[in-house]
Amino acid sequence: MLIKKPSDIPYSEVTPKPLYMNRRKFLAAAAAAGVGLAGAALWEMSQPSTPVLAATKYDNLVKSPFDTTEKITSMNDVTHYNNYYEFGTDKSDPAKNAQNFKTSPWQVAVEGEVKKKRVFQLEEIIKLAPPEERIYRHRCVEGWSIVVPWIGFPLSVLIKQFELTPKAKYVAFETLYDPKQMPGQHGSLFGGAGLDWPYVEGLRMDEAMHPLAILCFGMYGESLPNQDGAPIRMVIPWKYGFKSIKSIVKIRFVEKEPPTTWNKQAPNEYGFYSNVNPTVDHPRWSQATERRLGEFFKRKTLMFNGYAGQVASLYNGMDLRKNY
Ligand SMILES: Nc1nc2c(c(=O)[nH]1)N[C@H]1C(S)=C(S)[C@@H](COP(=O)(O)O)O[C@H]1N2
Ligand SMILES: [Mo]
Repeated sequence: MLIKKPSDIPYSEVTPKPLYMNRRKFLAAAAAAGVGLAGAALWEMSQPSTPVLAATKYDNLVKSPFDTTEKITSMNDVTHYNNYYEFGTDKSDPAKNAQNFKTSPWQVAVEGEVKKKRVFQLEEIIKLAPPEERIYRHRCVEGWSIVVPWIGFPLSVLIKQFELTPKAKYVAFETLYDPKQMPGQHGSLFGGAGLDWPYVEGLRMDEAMHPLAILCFGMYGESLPNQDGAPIRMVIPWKYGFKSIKSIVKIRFVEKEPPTTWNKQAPNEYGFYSNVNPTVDHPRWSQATERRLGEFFKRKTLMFNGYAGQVASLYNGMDLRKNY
């Protein structure tokens, strides 16, 4: 009997439809299981034709001096309890509805008050600096919190690539607008939030340059899952979660305070600054305590989410009741 090793078989002989990922491994497994090549071909045909992109692993991550030593929240909780209204308003929606979101190729346009605008491919941004691991607390305005080992580097690394004009006082961010892929962007009819799309956010220039504010493209040692904002998002740990805009396609330097999605939606509830502040309540609920996902007892919320030592000076002389 003639036994062909999988590697000797021409691709065309057994591939009615190309299988994009892990073909070798699959053939080896089929051979080991004694399925035979006809069976193997049938099995291949029965597989979904959409190639699922495997997560990129990151190792040799640079350690950061900003890490919290608090217990890291399980990746399962962080990837199944999300706010990402483009993919639905239930916390469980993004994990289901963002599965086939296409994050490659991906471009980020940097424009506005700069001498020279530029469009980056995602890969060009990631190569600007060695990736760091940043274990941060994250506090959602709704009262839950998580501790996540994010991967990224300071937003300042990107900003420093540009020669800004003297009018560059704020940075405005924009999420992808693509209702075909993001069902929540159809408006309130189909269970969407009825927000004004695309999702937009902003920072004052000194906030944007602060070393705690990162451009993030991974978590838990790998590239970002879609529901957490793949392929690139902001993480701003001293502000409520909604400032940390996901799936960014545009970064614009501007002169005036830019509009932000939740401020437009409910200006008396969500201000531009949105610094975590246990002493200033949301009009409809207290902000004094939070519940860490995976824990039973509530804990006290800390001023600036525990990052006061690093960021309080940014707001010297400002009335934080007015500038909420
Ligand atoms: N584009 C976009 N970005 C977004 C949101 C959103 O709905 N759309 N939700 C925000 C809110 S309210 C929070 S708490 C965080 C949640 O991030 P996580 O799902 O990775 O925990 O994303 C923020 N970024
Ligand atoms: Mo949030």
